[in-house]
Amino acid sequence: PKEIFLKDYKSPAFYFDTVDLKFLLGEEKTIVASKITVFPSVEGISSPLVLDGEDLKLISIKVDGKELKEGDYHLDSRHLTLPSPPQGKFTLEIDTEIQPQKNTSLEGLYKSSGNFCTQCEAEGFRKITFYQDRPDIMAKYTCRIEADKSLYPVLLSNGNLIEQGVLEGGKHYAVWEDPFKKPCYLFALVAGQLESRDDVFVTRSGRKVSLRIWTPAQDVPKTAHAMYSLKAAMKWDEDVFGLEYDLDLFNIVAVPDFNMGAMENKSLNIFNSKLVLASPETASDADYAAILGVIGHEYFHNWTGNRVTCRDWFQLSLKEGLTVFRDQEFSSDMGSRTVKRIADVSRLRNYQFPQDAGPMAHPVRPHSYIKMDNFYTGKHLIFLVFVLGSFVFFSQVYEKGAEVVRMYKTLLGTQGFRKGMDLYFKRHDGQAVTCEDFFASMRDANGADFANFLLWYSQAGTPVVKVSSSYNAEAHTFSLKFSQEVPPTPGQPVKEPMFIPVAVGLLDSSGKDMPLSSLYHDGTLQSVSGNNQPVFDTVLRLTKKEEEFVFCDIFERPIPSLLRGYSAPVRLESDLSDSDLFFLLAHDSDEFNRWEAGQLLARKLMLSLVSDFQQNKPLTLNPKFVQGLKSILCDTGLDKEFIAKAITLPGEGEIMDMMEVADPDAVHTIRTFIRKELASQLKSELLSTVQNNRSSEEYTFNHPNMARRALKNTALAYLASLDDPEITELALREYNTATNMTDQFAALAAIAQKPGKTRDDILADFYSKWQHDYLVVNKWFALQAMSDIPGNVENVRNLLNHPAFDLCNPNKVYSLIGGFCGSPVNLHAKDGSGYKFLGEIVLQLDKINPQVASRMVSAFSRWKRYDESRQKLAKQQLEMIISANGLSENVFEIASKSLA
Ligand code: BAL
Ligand code: ZN
Repeated sequence: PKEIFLKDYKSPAFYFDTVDLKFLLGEEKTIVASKITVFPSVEGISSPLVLDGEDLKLISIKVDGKELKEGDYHLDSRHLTLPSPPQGKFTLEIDTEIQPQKNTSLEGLYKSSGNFCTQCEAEGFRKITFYQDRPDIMAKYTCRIEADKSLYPVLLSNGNLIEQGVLEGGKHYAVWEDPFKKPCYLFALVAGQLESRDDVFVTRSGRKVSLRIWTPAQDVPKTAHAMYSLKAAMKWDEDVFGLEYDLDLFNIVAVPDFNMGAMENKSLNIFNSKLVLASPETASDADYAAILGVIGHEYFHNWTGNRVTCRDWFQLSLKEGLTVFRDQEFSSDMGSRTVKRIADVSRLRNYQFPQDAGPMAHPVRPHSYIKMDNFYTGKHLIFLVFVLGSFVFFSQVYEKGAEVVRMYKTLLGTQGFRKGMDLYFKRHDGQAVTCEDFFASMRDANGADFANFLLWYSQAGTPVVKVSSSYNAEAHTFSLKFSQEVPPTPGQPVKEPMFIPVAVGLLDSSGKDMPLSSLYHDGTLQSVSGNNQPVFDTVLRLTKKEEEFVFCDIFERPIPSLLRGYSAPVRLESDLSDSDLFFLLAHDSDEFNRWEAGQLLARKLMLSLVSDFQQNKPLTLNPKFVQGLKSILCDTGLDKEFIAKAITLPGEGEIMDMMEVADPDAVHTIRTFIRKELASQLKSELLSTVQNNRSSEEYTFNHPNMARRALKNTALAYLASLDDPEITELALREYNTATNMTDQFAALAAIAQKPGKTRDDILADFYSKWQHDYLVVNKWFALQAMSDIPGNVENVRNLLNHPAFDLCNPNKVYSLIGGFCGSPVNLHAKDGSGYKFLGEIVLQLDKINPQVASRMVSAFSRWKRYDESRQKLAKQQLEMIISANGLSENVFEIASKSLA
């Protein structure tokens, strides 16, 4: 396999102006006819024209209407080359034959539940026709689709429908024209038996946009929330960024077989049906929130991704980091900002940090890749597993990229960031650009000094920032001394110091924020406020390996609240004592940092108990910790979802990530022990929490109701860790009386914690209730797959043979296999059974769908973090995988980098 390097980027010798496509969709074969106007980048250039193409049968090729003969071109399994094309503008016509019905990779044109659909990002268009399949080739497209009318009554592509009609032989056709130039990865086609929910959005300038969400007829009632989300997103982008939709039609199609979460094709977004379909009975609050976020995300791409796109795939974060940031902000504005931030940061810690410290670590803008698909992971995929997710879906490009964009905003403020965005669109609308172009827009619009900020794009690894504080009671100064280090990562042994914005506030002894007026830094006194008004927090700009900031006019020893709102994606190590942390947990005005203080305490506690466990010492729970959580649980002034998050312990992945040698059994034992202890000591408070937060009201998707359910169900999950028949009764009652999926599933999960007959019965009951709904059945698969009950690998193996399971459907694989990878005790079972199971599945999957297989194989990537015996077992599987015949590039890249 060939590695592709950013440094080798060359602008194309030829550009395309217009692309006219014609699809004759058939059951046995599909004919794709393309007519492209080609022009040289430089008049008179003499260079071969190399087109990408995979799994295509070439029928004919014409240049300026003249058919080429063999010898006039060169064809291999990946390229069609014209060695000496005309020197000026010319027309290229190519007819190819493809077989979408046999395409199980789900890239290019394929069939899902009998309907045709496409997925072209990153490099799927080359499976449709020969083309310069790279994002800096932007052209105007038309697309004519011909198909059987009864089998495929709906024919969709990008842009506007300009013509349609009936043909002989029971066929019909539609012609679509997209007035905007686009790269081929944004091309889309859908043909099938679909019906739509229709609505209208009037933009702020008065454009009336028809909105249509297409699904099979029986699912149309489940699209109301998706439509609500779309309209909310369209309004939000106008309000916050002044960005308006630019066509008269916006289509969304939901398909059950889809590798990703969704795809932002111009005006024809194609979605994994999990991220469109919802009803209170079948979808949980987490699903509703995911739909809101992902519908927003894909819609926001219309500007950040489509109108301004990436020059090459190394720049993926230019659109994905920015668009994830935009969807995070949208979800924050639609719900609770603090809770959203907590959710995003804990996912980052549990999944992205470990990846950033392992063999797959790569910068936000990678320097090289073998298969670009391996960089498409991220939270959209995590949503496909349900609430908890699994680390096999995380990515620096998406999640860390979003943190990088957030830092621009932290440094520039809301208005400054908006100015930067405005300039970015002014300069680059209609272009394919780079991360530097975004950086330059932010800098130039604000006249900002961003020092070495660009290192965030090129240096991999999570910076470790250490901070120590001291108070000088005589001088009334408070000093924060920082040092930073970026750990070595593959190919990058030595790193430069980064530009790290650290938002800081100082709490006085009553817990209030102190006014901040000035500070010394680099030998100069700086005003903190700018306009001589005191402020209550400030952003320190770290740029050196070591530096000190000294706050003036501080009249008592403060407790510092550091990295407020998680202002930079770093690991912060401070000298805060436990009592400082308890103080911050109780008082910090920055709610994120209140949560963070609780997490820091929990992390310390878990690590020390892990060490006790490893040394066979008796386990006891610090009463102050129990008291701290109790006071949060019983604080009626706090947001309920905040409470739910604050009483949730850090994940096992996060704790393992902090250990020299990851010990999944010890971490799991400890986490289970603490949960059970808390449940036992706070039983009456937890019971009241469940009782006080029940509601018989109709389901509504709004923050107060979701928060109430989150708190009730978190309390129930704690209680269910007890071996207590009273609690089993309670959970059964909750299950039987639930009026929505959130509550029903939470009760099911609570009961399923303990092996035994009740568990088996209720799992069977749930399946029989929901077997007709594949999305609910996927939850059922995931719940069992993620279970920590000992020896669960056998259950998961058996589920592979369940009639509802299908290795060809990515959602089912993500639920069952991805879910299993999210259970560290079973994946890393000492006897190697988890590894063996995964190894076998990866090879089976690779023959069907390499993208999905490579996501699964990445569960092995951190094998060196475990003890020697586990290392040996995991390595055996990786070696077995890599030596398999016909292995895909996708899996090869992950497996070989893991072994390196
Ligand atoms: N562009 C691939 C799917 C997404 O991130 O929106
Ligand atoms: Zn995206």
